[in-house]
Amino acid sequence: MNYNNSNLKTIDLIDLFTDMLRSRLIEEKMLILLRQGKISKWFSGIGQEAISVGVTKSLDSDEFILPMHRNLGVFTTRNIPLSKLFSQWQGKYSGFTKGRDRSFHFGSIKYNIVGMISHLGPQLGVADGIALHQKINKTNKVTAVFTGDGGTSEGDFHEALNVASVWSLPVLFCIENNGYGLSTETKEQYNCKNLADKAIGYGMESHIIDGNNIVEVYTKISEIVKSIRKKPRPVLIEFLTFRMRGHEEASGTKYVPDKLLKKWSLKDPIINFENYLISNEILNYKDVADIKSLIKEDINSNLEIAYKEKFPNPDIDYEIADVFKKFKFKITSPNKNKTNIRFIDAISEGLDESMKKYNSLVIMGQDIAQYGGVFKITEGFVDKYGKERVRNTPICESSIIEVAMGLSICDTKSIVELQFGDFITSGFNPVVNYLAKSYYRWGQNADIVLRMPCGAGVGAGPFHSQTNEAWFTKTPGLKVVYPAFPFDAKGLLISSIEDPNPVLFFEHKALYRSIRQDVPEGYYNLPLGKACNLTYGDDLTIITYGAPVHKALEIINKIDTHTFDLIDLRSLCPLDKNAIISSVKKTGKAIILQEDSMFGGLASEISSIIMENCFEYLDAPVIRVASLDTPIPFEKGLEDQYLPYDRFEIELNKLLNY
Ligand SMILES: Cc1ncc(C[n+]2csc(CCOP(=O)(O)OP(=O)(O)O)c2C)c(N)n1
Repeated sequence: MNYNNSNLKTIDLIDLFTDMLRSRLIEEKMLILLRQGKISKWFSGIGQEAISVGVTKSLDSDEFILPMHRNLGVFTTRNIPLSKLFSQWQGKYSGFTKGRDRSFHFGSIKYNIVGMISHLGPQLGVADGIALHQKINKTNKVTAVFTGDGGTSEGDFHEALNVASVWSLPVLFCIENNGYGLSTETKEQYNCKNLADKAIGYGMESHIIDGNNIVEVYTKISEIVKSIRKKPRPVLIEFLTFRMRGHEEASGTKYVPDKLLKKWSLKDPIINFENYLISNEILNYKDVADIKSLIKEDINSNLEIAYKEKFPNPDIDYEIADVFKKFKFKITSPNKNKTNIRFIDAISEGLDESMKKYNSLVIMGQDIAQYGGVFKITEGFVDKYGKERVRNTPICESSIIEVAMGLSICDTKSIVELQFGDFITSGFNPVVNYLAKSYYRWGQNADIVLRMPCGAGVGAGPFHSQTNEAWFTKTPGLKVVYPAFPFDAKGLLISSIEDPNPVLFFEHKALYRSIRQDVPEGYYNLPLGKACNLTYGDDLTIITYGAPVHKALEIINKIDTHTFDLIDLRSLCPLDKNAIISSVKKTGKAIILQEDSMFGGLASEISSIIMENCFEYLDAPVIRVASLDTPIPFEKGLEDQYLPYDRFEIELNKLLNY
């Protein structure tokens, strides 16, 4: 291996060596502990240390790095206390995740490290978000993010590279091409000569670097990083290396030809560098032995500390209280001046007021800038707030939601407009796995609002009509808001933006231009999780939300023989259980109306809540009325049949007469 072309100082060379060695010796120790059952899984980075160490050393300590499962060297080179790392792997409370997640699945803002989620690719888009924050704030900082060769086949990789290139984001994308993705060799993973060539398609610069040569990694990456700081842009690096152990320890390396392992063992990044340092009299054998014994002592003493740390004390209330970032809601009362506006204008005003209040708030979405979005909700915003804050995005929902996560890591609020709520499917993974779980896992909140234009009744067919709130109410860690009136839409949208947790904000398209109300001017908010009684009565409770609220009102307005509690839930998570329970205890009868198809929808959940809490007060079975369990048809007659309203009127009358 050629180390001779380096102009590095002796001290730097020794530092690089020591950092690689620390990572190797920790791993060797962990492999022993793994066999003793003292830690859970282990993903080995043995043979790949030069990449983690070289990249980390090239960055300033306040520049973010997003490592993967084989990048122990990133953590140790950033000098994370070893006792805390060891506690993390043992599931101790004092680790980075209070025992809630294992191995390298955590981040630490203090050390500017954001760990992976198991799904591999999402962090590439998160790096874009961090870099976007750096670029908007002209900090001249670089963000480095890692992926394996296997991970480059994921959509997240392609979306993240594309967004970074279109927006000229200062991201160093690092591929560690180590020959295998689990057991599958690279020729079954991709079909191009070099992974670095993928950059060409995105209009991006790329380099291939010998990932086993610490001097090459450090000097080349340092140069590239300096140039990115001067001229912000993404650069793709393909590091050539090899995975010397199994995917994880239990899976072995039987499928790896011996000759490959032999060939790459001759390229070991640490042994080769040690030989170089000794033969060039930079270190002698005793120096190396001393460095090793100091590191080993450090490992052992930190392990002793970690062993003494406590496991988390299982406590249901504590766990549940830690799913969302705590936030003290402070009411801002509405202005007395009111204007009669449409539902759609209320959304627009809520956004506008929030853009004024938070001067770093960013809105992202397809066609939302000059064009104003397909529903024209952000019309004029780009002229008022500029292109940095009102961003047209490429068509890549996953990546943009990940970008929003990256912004949140940098304490920046953002709103993502899904062009239609249906298209959230293309960004489903980051929502349910990243945004929802991040705070619980390692205390990093996702300060994001996803705006979801949704709903049927407009003849838009199966892919532009869904109301898919139940996919998200099922997932702990997400808040779900679903207003039915302009006043609520504006106040609740403002509150959703104030809330530091991820909120899915459903806007029923059929209400956009059909529902008007006198709405206060200026900024006001409304608490999330509070239902609203639209009518009061004694005979029956109707529970609903969104567009069906208006249908229910229409239907009960025709009935003058009975009185109803009509509850508009307004927010589904948190759900105002008390409003439901106290009303049903009073009326003794409940009917739940939802636009979503029946099976597994919110009505089923509410029905169970009523059964469990009001059984002795019920005078009749709880009735759910919902759309058919089919996709949403386009033709009007079929769509009307799909929707629940005719059935609702029949069921309501049956229940009244029960
Ligand atoms: C979306 C997803 N699919 C599959 C897996 C299972 N899995 C975990 S790591 C891995 C291989 C990753 O290979 P590569 O990206 O090359 O990284 P390496 O492990 O080689 O460092 C697989 C298939 C996963 N974690 N996430």
